[in-house]
Amino acid sequence: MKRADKLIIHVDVDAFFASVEQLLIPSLRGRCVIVGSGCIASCSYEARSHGLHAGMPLREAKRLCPQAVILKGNYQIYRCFAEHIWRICRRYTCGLETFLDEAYGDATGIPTDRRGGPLALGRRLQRDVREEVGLPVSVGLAENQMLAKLASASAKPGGVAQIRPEEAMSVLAGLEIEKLPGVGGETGQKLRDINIRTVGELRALPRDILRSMFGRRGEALYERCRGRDVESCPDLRSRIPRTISRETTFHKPTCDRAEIKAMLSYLLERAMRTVRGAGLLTGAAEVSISYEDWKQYAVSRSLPAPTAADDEVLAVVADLLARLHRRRVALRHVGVVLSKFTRQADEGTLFEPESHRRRRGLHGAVDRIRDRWGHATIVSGESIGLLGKLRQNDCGFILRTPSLTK
Ligand code: TTP
Ligand code: MG
Repeated sequence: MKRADKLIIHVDVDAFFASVEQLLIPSLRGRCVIVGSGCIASCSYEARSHGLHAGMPLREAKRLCPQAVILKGNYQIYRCFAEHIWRICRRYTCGLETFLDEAYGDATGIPTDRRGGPLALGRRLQRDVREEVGLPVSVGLAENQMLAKLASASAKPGGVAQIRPEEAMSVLAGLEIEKLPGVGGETGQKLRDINIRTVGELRALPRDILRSMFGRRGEALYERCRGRDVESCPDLRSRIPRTISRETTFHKPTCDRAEIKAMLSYLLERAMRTVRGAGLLTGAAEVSISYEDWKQYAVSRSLPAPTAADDEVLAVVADLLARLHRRRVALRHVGVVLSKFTRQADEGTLFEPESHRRRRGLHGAVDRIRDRWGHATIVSGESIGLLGKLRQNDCGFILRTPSLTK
């Protein structure tokens, strides 16, 4: 029997933050909507037709498009919508990897519509998201993640596109060099300086030359311009984040030590979920507070040993908080920053104590339940102190200014 061709699906929400606002506030539909403060984080496609784009200062945006509605946004709400979309994507794919508003899933071997093939599968997923969540997504299908993302980008907004294996080289050849993942402003400029403007032209450069120009990144470019994903360059895939953090401002400044500790514990839980999701162990924690009179303090400490267990980090975080919070002045803001990450081995070590193995199993089970049913299904430990104090939705407690950590 012929082995099924690898089929990766990339899903990206169109104008994510702005689309959620248009969904929640019907009077904004069809209008120029900007979400951001200082500069544009996301803007509707109506606003883009006036030349607006992410990163543009709001002052300039207002000049170009005075009729635009500008909103500060609420990340917590956006995240709930994203989670709902990922639940639908999991029906069609396995091993879903999600990032803020985009996700990659593997649909290899999943029966596709006989007439439409993978495209029909993409359209069905897109239709489900539209009908059940109400948001527009673009879908790309291809044999690897890089090509699937290029496909969805070519289909934006609201489209579904496939790059078949036999088309990959010719589709890539005509792309502007900056469209290739890994070619940022500086790399793109260096290549343009030597008259390389398209991905096809990049193929003329031998591997050695690319390596001497850009080091190991150059080798990845050599692979990518031939349609091969960076999976063949594991050093880039396994990049470890420097920090993972969660922070919030209290709805009302508070002196209540139990409430402060509960909040910090909740933020830590959320950060540790991300740490485990990335297959990491954390090696250090920092706590930051800011008082009602705006004085700010932070203190950090290395952990006795790298860990993925909430309670081990919480013990250190609670101690740091006790050292830090000395004044009898209410706090307006707290945060936790995790750092010094190392990779977690997939299996426990041979000499791992039984208690560690059991705890790993427990965390895995809790994470799986929360993935499926939402973070709020299980409220644990110190965070119980927040029950009755904060409003809750499926994704957890509704914080005033949740951090925008991806
Ligand atoms: P993108 O997917 O890059 O942008 P988008 O979803 O708004 O538009 P499209 O995909 O149709 O091109 O980013 C996803 C979200 O990430 C975006 O809605 C807002 C947020 N974001 C920022 O907060 N700051 C930024 O600089 C960018 C680019 C995005
Ligand atoms: Mg998007």
